[in-house]
Amino acid sequence: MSKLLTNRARIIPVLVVAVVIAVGSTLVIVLAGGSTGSASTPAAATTVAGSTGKVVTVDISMFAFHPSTVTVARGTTVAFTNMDTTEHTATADIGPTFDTGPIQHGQTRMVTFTKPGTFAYKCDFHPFMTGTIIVR
Ligand SMILES: [Cu+2]
Repeated sequence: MSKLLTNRARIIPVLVVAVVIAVGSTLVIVLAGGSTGSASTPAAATTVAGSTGKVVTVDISMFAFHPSTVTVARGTTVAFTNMDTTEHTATADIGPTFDTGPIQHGQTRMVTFTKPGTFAYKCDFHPFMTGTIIVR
C-alpha cells in the first residue's frame, strides 16, 4: 500500500510537468504564428472579413483608425465611425479612390470596395492618422 502511494506521488509531478510543457509549447506556437505572419506578410495574419453587401466597421478614436489595417472581400462596405469630438476624414493616399470627406463626432461614412487592391489612406486634417484597406 505504501509502495503504491509512493509510485503515485512520483507519477503526479511528472504529469504536471508534462501538462505545463504542453500548454507552454501551445502558447509559444500561437505567439510565433502571430509574429511570423505579421513580419513576412501583414495580410496573412488578418482574417478576411465581410463579403458583398456586408459592412465592416472601422472606428476612429483617439486620433487613430481601429483597426488600422482591415482585409475585406470584394463588395464589402467599410463604415468609418468617428468617436472623437474632432472632425476626421478617411481619404485614400492615391487618386480619387475614396474620400469620406469630414466626418463629425458620432457620424458614420460608408465606402464600398469593389476592386481588389491595397488602399492606404489617412485623415486629411491629421496626416499622421493612417490606415490600410486590403480588398481581396
Ligand atoms: Cu483627423
